[in-house]
Amino acid sequence: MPAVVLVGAQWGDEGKGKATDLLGEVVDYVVRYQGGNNAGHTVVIGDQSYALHLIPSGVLSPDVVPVIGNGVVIDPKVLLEEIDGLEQRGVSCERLLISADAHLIMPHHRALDKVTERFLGKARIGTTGRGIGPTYSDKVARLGIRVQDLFDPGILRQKLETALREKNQVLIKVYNRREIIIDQVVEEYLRYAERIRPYVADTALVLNRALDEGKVVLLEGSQGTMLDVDHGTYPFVTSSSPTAGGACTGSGIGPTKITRVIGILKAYTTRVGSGPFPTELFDEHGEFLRATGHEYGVTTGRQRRCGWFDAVIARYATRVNGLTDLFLTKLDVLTGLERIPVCVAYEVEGVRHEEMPMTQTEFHHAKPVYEYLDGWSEDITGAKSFEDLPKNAQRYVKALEEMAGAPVSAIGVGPDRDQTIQIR
Ligand code: 2SA
Ligand code: GDP
Ligand code: MG
Repeated sequence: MPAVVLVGAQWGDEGKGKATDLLGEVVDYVVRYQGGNNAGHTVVIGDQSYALHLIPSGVLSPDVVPVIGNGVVIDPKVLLEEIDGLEQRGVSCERLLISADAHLIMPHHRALDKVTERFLGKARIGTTGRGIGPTYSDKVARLGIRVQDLFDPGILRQKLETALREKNQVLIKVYNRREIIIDQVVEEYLRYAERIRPYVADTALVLNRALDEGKVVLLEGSQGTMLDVDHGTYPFVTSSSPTAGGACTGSGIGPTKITRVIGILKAYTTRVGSGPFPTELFDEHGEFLRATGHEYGVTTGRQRRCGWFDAVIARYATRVNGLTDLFLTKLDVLTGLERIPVCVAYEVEGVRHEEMPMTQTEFHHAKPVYEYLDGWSEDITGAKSFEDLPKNAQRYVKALEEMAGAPVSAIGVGPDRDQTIQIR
């Protein structure tokens, strides 16, 4: 089992943190390959709950090396706070490795994320406001500042001057904001440099050597397939590639090393931020899912939008990620429903679509076509095997597996590490 990718199959928050943590027992490295501190990954171990934003969920397994790959964008202040917070709770971050090529979130990125959202008005994306989009924009525009630049003060200042020459004009003249002072930023970031230095490594080299030695590397995606800048509901997406392909570019591991791609799939659907969502519920069922599933953003605290399971999305995720198997999470949340609607296709202006429509305009107008599966009322939070589940819960899992087009290898029946049924 050399390199394994773990991706969100919907709009994020499927329970990737818990899945990564579980695999921590059998892997040697856990790598974040995209996103930044927009992510919120929750891991529950007994009476302790950890909300991770930037540090890979593998940090909670003492034998795992957590790695922040080159594809991640890092806000150094947030990173150091997260390290301190974990250390205070007795979680050692000593093993953490950070790519020298990862890009840094700078004060102007955070400022621009906030003002551009306001400027967009009704068309706003509903970003987390952490500066993610502007940092990736600068990376692609070749105006970015990387972790390695922290160790060359002359270069750091030079790159900042180049970036701020334009950004300050935009902030002041277009958005009526205060100028960002270069000296202050350089001073602040050089302070971070000292603390970050011990963690910085050529992570692509480290990971490839580890694979050559037969070690197991888990590549942990953040957000989800439908938030991918290429394959998601553009422009209502994040600015990176959570899909499996992003795992290669964001870590420096070649595709031939990847043998398994696990899709984390929630038994219903949620989304945070704006954008189309065909099965979204605005009634008491939506409230039920939100309350029972505790569907609130781990980073921003925002209410998550909730809806029924969407098989068109699940099939799409299987296809664009090349999923080998599925971890079906939060099945317990559906307990108590008499009948559970599942979206099997869309209707767009009178035409039935079994697969994701080609254009966003069609997706915006997609009406879900539902089939109804019988529910169960028995408490399943203590189930240890597939056979422990009520017959209707077993049928629900089997139906989703069939529709998604990939086998279910594990089922989540509660937030705790132990509340998982392993199937194969
Ligand atoms: P951004 O900030 O530029 O990445 O926002 C762009 C879109 O991506 C969505 N997004 C997310 N969706 C689900 N979960 C995320 N992480 C947090 C969580 C979210 C939170 O785990 O709960 O706390 O609000 C996440 N991060 C980004 C975002 O909502 C925009 O739609
Ligand atoms: P991630 O971003 O994909 O890591 O997911 P989040 O941590 O943002 O959201 C998933 C939430 O569901 C967290 O609060 C988890 O503790 C919780 N969770 C994960 N798996 C299960 C499960 O099987 N059942 C229940 N009830 N909660 C779960
Ligand atoms: Mg999350």
